[in-house]
Amino acid sequence: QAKTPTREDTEFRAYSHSEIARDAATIKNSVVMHLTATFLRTPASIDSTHAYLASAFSVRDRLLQRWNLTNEFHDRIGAKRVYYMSLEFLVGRTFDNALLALQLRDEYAGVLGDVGFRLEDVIDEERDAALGNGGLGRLAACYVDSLACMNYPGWGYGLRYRYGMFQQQIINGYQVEAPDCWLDTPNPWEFPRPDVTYPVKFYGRLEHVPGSAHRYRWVSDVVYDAMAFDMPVPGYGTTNVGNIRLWSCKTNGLFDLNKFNAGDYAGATGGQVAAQILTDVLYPNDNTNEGKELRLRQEYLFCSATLQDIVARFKRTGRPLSELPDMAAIQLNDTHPTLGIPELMRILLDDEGLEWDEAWDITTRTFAFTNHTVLPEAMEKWPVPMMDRILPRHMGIIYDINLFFLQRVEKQFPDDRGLLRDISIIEESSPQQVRMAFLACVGSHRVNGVAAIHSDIIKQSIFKDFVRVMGEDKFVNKTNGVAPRRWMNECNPAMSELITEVVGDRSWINDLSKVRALEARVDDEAFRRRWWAAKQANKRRLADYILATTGIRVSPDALFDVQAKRIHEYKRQLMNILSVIYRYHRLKEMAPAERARELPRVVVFAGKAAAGYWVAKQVIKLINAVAEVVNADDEIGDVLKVVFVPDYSVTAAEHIVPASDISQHISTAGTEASGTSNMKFVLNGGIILGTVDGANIEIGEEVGEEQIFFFGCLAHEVADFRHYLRFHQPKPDPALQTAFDMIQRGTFGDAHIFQPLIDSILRGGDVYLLSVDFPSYIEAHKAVEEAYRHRDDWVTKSILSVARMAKFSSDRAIQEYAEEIWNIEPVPVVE
Ligand code: NBX
Repeated sequence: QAKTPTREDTEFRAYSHSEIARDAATIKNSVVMHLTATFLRTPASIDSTHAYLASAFSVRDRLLQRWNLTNEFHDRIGAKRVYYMSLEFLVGRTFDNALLALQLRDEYAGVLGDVGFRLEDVIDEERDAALGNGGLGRLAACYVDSLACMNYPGWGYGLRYRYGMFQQQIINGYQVEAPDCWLDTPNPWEFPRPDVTYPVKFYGRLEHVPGSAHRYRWVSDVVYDAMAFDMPVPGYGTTNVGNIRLWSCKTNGLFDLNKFNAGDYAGATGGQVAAQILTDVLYPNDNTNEGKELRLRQEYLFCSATLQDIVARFKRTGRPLSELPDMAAIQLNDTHPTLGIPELMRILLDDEGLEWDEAWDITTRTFAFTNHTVLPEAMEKWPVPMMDRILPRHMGIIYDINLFFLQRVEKQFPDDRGLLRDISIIEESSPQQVRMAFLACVGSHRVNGVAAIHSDIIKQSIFKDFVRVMGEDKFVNKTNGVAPRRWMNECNPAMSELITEVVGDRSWINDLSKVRALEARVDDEAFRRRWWAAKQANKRRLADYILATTGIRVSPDALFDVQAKRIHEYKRQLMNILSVIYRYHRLKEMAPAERARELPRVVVFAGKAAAGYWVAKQVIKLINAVAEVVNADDEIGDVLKVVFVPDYSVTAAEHIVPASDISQHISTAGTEASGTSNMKFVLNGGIILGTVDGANIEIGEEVGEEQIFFFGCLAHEVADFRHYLRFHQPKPDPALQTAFDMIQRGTFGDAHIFQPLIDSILRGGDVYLLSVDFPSYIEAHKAVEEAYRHRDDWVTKSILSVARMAKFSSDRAIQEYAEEIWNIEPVPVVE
């Protein structure tokens, strides 16, 4: 219950709104205050961990003030907000990001220097918030960054996993997973909100409310509490601070004192354990659907808490529920939060007593849905019996949604039984399955893909029938983007300084169109030398990182060739390592003088495999086996080095991305929805070696085809090749055969452990068309080498690429979503 405002409130507001002073003495005071009062340190017991924690708390004090101001302001003016619902937010570190946003980096570096610490070392004390798998989770983090920077009222909603993305260790060449205990140390970047807690029901039975058409009482067997934790999202150079609200499954009231008193200790805490497990771990799959019951319960906990919170906030405005779509837009990040749709229906029907038609109208005007994949194995489906048992009310609502939808289809296309079967939200398999992508599509007013080619493909494949029924306008494209704050300014200070010099100020960081100015400097010799030097400095930094993490010494003068992303068959790391094996073979055949003329190359791999994805894990083993042999070969020396950087993460990417000469984005055409690291590498002056797939295509359109090395078959050719290879064994070209032979001869150890990888090509139908694309891939590598030898041309490519990449800022993407889907406007905070 809010109290009525008093004169003291006005004074309180004036006090809390006055910006904390930014001078060195005030900053030092606040750091020392946190060292002593928050962390109980004496001057003798300050270590870099506590130097980090105390500075982070001092920075957060400054953020908090702006954060309060932002939320209060948005409430006061009644701004429409967007809610980005995502099971994943791959945020990474926050400290440096916040220092840059507040423009206090130099001040803190000075203060830390005074007490004997280097800012870089202190920054390294922070653990990543790794609440995501890969592209989809990082996209969510970039999007909330853009919302904050562009003064859009918007929040992320997610789950506060106790264990984030697992830590990857490489033992004997194999990936071994260890838990990511990121919350074992204090986390300055979250605020527990015990007062924001919602009950979430599971299981039980339904009672129809007499006299109503669609109203039920859900008598559940189990009720858990979801409690909010808020993470601030600093907006660069603006007062606006965004928010990610993460739910944690709470255990209050689940301690059974009677069992404890009877000596049954496990039984006493059993309820707590059962509740906690819901937000204990992030499922480590990307682009595969495991179908585990716990995952369904996790998704529902998330959706229920989020929708209850959104509706509660809306109701505080006092407006009628019919106006919810004027105050809230909800974006579903893939199908994982789709239960938000039946959950909002449940709230509107059962709790608020609305009629079906009005509830459905409100719901579909509120939700929009982003699809991130076309891989069939990634499509979320839940068995009807499982859903019926865990969420009986939602199963009933989904049946009704489907019934009304099919009735409409039937009216539009009478007597088309095939269409009804294909388009039904319920798949008639045994058991029946709920097709979550179809539910998300039916319950949303917009569906979007994440790159132009991908948005076209989904209209022709998974949503083909929906285009017929619902019209083409519902299906739109929103090409992904990445945040220039983290992926340029933060991770690449050397290049950023050059851009700032050319632009004249730092305005490009929030307005990437300004990097166009680089084009005017492309012929300036002195500038070109400094551009090259910046890349070389980044390569030296990566060489140090590689030495520290793997013990392998690489030369910064070699060409750095990087593939860093989740390990997946469709991303074809196998094709990459097979080409490395072929290169190794060629080098071995050469006379020493000839070999000495070869362009030295460091091939860098990084990425995690889903814990249960056996083939992907064998690929990691093969990469490490090849690395071991090649790197120890004295005849080869620096001409070829192969590195697998363990435990890829946002922070590792911040080291790797600025240091590439070329990066590889080599998915089978039509399989990579967009890719976002392709954008990051090019924004840092690297060149792409890639297939005609995902956002590679649009990057090529923007930077010019001379600035990108394309190869491989095209998306529209894939089906025919696959069909042919289903019935015919591929005939590997000589280069590919050479690589197979070397593996089979035991050059990289026990040949039989790698035979299944070879068989996936020779006997498994070569689903990802490695045998088809290998020859053009090898040719593309030759073209890269040729181009890199002409340093002048190479630097030109690098500068022109960065200059022309403005489209791939997440600011552009967010503006498109805001204007074309969410209907929200920027509102800079004013007091
Ligand atoms: O989303 C990725 C796509 O593969 C990329 O092409 C795209 O650029 C990116 C952002 O749009 N998808 C992705 O990362 N998916 C997952 O991580 C994922 C996680 C859980 C899950 C399914 C997929 N159950």
